Amino acid sequence: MITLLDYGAGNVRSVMNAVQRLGGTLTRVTKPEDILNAEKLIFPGVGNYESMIRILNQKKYIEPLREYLFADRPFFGICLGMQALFQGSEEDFSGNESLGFFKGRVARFKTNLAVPHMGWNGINIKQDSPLLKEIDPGSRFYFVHSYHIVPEDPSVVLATTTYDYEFASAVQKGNVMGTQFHPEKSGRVGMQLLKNFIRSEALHAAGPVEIRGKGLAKRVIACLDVRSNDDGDLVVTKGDQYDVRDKGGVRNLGRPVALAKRYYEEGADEITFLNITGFRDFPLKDMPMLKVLEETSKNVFVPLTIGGGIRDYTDSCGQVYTALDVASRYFRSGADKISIGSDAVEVAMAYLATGTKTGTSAIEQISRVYGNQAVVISIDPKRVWVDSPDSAKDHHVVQSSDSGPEGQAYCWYQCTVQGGRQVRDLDAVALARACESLGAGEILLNCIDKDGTNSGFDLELINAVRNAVSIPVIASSGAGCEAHFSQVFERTGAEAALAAGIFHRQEVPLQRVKAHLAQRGIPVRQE
Ligand code: 1PR
Repeated sequence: MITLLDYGAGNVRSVMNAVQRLGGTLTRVTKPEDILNAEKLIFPGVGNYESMIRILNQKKYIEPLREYLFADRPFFGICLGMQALFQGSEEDFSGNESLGFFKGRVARFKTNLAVPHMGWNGINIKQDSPLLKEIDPGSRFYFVHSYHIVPEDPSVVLATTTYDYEFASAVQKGNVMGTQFHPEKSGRVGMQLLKNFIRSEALHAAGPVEIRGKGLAKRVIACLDVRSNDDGDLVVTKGDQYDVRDKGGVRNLGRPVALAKRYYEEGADEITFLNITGFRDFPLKDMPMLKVLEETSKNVFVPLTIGGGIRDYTDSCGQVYTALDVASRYFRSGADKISIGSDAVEVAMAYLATGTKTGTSAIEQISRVYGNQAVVISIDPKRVWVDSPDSAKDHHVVQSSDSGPEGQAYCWYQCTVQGGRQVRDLDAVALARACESLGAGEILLNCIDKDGTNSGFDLELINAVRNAVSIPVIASSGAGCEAHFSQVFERTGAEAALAAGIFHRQEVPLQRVKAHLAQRGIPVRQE
């Protein structure tokens, strides 16, 4: 029997699904005594350290957890669940009491690389542990974090990972262990690791080893634009420059749950669902999207992002729902990240106009509770052609390799809301910067002019945004062949590339994209 310590934040459904898939039975901690009654305890944590420690204190879990840990009973902490084992974090200014099982603290990444460290990275193994049994040392695991542990005692380090510099990415002392990466989101290798924890009788490590692993991979993401068609069925659709209708009807390219499963099996590094008409309705009334996430997370063990309609909302009875309420429902249904489109534009404009962070915007609220890494900003820009940079002095103008309808060589990228239906006087670069400052952890950078054209990514746009922020950027819109993916990784700093149409229509399978990238020497995960 596995006991899950669920303190109320983040996506614990994936861990539950993974344990159940592995044949484990599961119970949850609902009161402090449940901790000491556990046979094996898993503590999955996502989000913000301060908020986690505060809740553990409020629920009176700290003392029983300490007793459990110091009695050397089987414990596996994931991400924040591992960080909680240390004496404190730079992310926590509250002075709340931490577990202090391991000596050392949690520090923010100090690097010029994008933070959060997000994606599939390798591990350098330092202990011969049953936890890593039957795992190919060249495997990569899914990481998503801005802070990492700094253990004082090197002998407790089970693995390290390199992101600019080497940091401890897994620890083990006796039966107490933890990983910074998410095994429940790391496909087959992650499932093997969880299986090792769940099934092994003896977990103690046999001694030190030194095995080097691989580095961070570029991510290839499959995106599913979802909406109801005219018969009311929820379908995956795909537009050309955001127009999803063919002869009047909404294009139907498949069922969301089945397609997501296919992409997982084909090796997608992440899957993104965009509820493209979410701006119209209140998303919590749109229960099918919650169901899609619940069903998908039973079979798909890579990160899931959901976007569409994430904003504050007052229903017809006057009941107020915050964007945080909406996001929480998505996280509990199996999402790892939420993506905000239209609302981010309005919030950023208000912030830029006043220079004041209200603390109440969707971006701020959600990142405070779930961490920056859980908040993606989906940008839907359109090109505005101009004759020279001086023609749009208030906007970030780029020189384009395309030319405008009247031969213009320059353009700026105007933000839109409601899936391109309305424009705002804000450019994509300013939006990305403002959202980063408000607490966003990643940018999903679409381009309406390129969407569905198969003509390649907009490299100028991607470079402009990538150079303006220090959070990861997902290049999106326009992929038509394998070479477009190598182009985007060789000619921009994008951390990930996303495509929809070519995958849905099976024109270019995911494996072919990965094989092409590997052949060009671009690091990719190939399981
Ligand atoms: O504004 O917070 O409610 O979120 C709505 C979300 O829905 C936004 O993320 C927005 O990008 C998305 N969206 C709205 N309308 C459309 C549409 O297509 N009519 N889809 C839409 C956006 C763009 C990409 C697409 C890539 C790759 N889709 O996600 O998948 O362009 O396509 P390709 O590889 O085929 O070129 P809110």
